[in-house]
Parts: sequence; C-alpha cells; structure tokens
Amino acid sequence: MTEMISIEQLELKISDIKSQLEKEEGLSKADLQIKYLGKKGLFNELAKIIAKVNYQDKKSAGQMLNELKNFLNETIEKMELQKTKVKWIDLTQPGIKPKVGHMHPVSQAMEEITRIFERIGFTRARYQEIDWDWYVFESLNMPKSHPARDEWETFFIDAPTDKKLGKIVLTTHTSNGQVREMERLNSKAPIRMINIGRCYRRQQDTTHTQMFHQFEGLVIDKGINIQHLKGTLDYFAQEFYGPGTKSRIRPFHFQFTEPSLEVDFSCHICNGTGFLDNEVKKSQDQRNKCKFCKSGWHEVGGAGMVHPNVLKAGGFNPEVYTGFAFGWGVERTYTLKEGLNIDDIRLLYSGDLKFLEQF
Ligand code: FA5
Repeated sequence: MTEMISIEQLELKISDIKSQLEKEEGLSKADLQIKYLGKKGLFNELAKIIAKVNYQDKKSAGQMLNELKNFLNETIEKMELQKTKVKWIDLTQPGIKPKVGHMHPVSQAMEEITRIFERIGFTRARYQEIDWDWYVFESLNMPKSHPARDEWETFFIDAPTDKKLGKIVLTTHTSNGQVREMERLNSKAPIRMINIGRCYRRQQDTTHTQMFHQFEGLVIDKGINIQHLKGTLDYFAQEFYGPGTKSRIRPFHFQFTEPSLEVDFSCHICNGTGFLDNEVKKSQDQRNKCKFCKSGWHEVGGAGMVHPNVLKAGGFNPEVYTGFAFGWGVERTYTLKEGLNIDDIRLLYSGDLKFLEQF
C-alpha cells in the first residue's frame, strides 16, 4: 500500500526547502535554478509527492506547490540583485574613517611638560609609585613621627618593615625621586631631572583626587642659586601657558627645601590683575572680579633650594653643591590652561567619553 502524505507534512517539506534556499551562499543564479527548479531539482522532487496526497487535499497541495515555485523564482532573483548591489562600489564616495582613540589629556600634558624641560637640558626620570618610607619622608628631612608628615595623608602598605628603609607606602609626592636620582648618578653632578609619576593621598574634592600626578624638577650642581629656579619657573610659565604669563614665588615651608616657596602663575583671563575691567580708579568692591582666579594668580605647587640634609642623604657635600627642586600637580597645572575651564579635576578620571573626546 502507498504511504500517504498529509497536508501538514507537505507544509513542513515546503518550509524546509524555503529556509534551505534562504541560507544559500556562494552559488550562482544558474546553479540555484538548477538545484531548486531544474528537471531533477528539489521542486520537481517534491511535486512528485502530490500522488501521495489524499484526493480531497490535492487542490490545496497544488496551490501550495504553485506558491513554492513562485517563491523560489522570486527569491533567486532577489538574491542575484542583492549580490550585484554588494559588488557595486561607488569610488567617489568618501571612505569610512576607522574609530581612532587619542591620548588621555593628562598623558598629553605629561608629554608636553617633558618636551618643555627637555629643551633646557632636563632628563625624564621615573621612579616607583610604591616606595620605602625612607625615600618618601625620612631622606627628605622628615624623621619618623615628625608632625610635617601629617600633611601628606598617606596610604601605608600592609607589608614587613625594613630596619633602615622603614614601611612601604604609596608615594605621596614625586619628591621620593630626589634621593633616588642622586643615588642613580652615584652622587655625581650635574643633575637635571624631571620626574613625572603617580601619587596617592587620602583626599577627594573638586581640586583633589586620591590618585594624581606630579612632576618634580631637581637640579644639583656647583653654584646653583634661587635665580636659576626663578628663571626656570618663568621659562615653564611662558612655554606651557603662553607668552606673557608670569611666575610668582611666596615664602612657605617644606622640610626638604630651605628656603621653601609656593609657586603661582598669573591668570591668563585677567592677566594677573584679578579684575576683568580696566577701571583702576574705582574701589575694588565696585570692580568686576575675575571668577577664574579671584586674585590674579593660580597656585600650582611648591619649590625651594634643596635642604643640606637632603643633599647629604643623597651623598652630596652641601658645602660644595647646591640645588633647587620643585613639585607641581600635573592635573592642577593642566586644568589652568587657557580655554579648558575644568572646574572639577575628578572629571579627568570619570571615564566619561563625552568629556574626554573634547581634548
Ligand atoms: C608637595 O607635594 C611637595 N613635594 C612639592 C615640592 C617639591 C616642594 C620639591 C619643594 C620641592 P604639595 O603637597 O603642596 O607639595 O603638592 C604639590 C602640588 O601637588 C599641589 O599644589 C597640587 O597641585 C598637587 N596636589 C597635591 N595633592 C593633590 C591631590 N590630592 N590631587 C591633585 N593634586 C594634588
């Protein structure tokens, strides 16, 4: 007895053929026509089945086969059209640019700072960001339990202590590079170092982050005096912020420099006057104050003449050699650049592409 085929089974076979055709890749139009619509093709093979369909279903089966044939013809045509569309290239169209990233603004600033100091004979150095207490504090004239240490809100590493070098800390400033650089050069002058690195402190607000960068300058030789320091500050101010920018030094206290200074750069918005108008005859209260600086100046960091005890810790005779050092925040120095107007340095580390893509 002939095995009969139901309409549902026929439907299944039809949908198999349809989906097989839709998945076809690589066959030419002619090959598809042979495979699906040729004499021995899948359509004709299926059409033979009609003999096995019940008499009362034959009409619907015939219609279904007709629809399949139309589908096969139309789909093969469409697939051919699609292929020719892909193959056609408009050579006059502008190309699609690949997405390219760029350096983070802080890395850009570090590159610029390095180039500026290299031009006057400084060499870039890098020292560890996890270092012994000795290099971060003690060799810098800050003996254990000295109150000055409190200013550096330090993260300590839970690790064994060394008898001479003490605890291990996350560096609070790049000044740890001072004695390290003296040791690296076997206490031989001249030293002209620019050390840029990561620092860590337990601080967080609009002008402070727990991780930030500093750049540290150190110059040691015979006959180095404070005028060399001031000349270097002025040179940097003009190169980084543009012609006309002035530097100003104010007395301060650091354990590792004597005398110690705080360094300010003149504000580019009000040209160091603190006011946005020229009405010098008016009283200060009536004048239009500069909101960017409030005083005409921006503080960027510290500086001073290297303390004799630090020179000794690095193997230099302070009777023969003198030096100057400075240490400023990269983020702080950078955000003061003309046109940037970044009032919260935490934005630099927010990972917000909408912000970062502007630089
Ligand atoms: C120091 O760190 C001294 N080592 C600088 C120095 C070096 C003085 C050599 C003399 C000789 P101070 O703590 O002021 O100093 O920090 C210097 C600068 O680092 C600050 O003015 C600021 O720009 C930046 N800075 C400090 N803490 C943070 C912080 N948490 N986030 C961002 N920037 C900071």
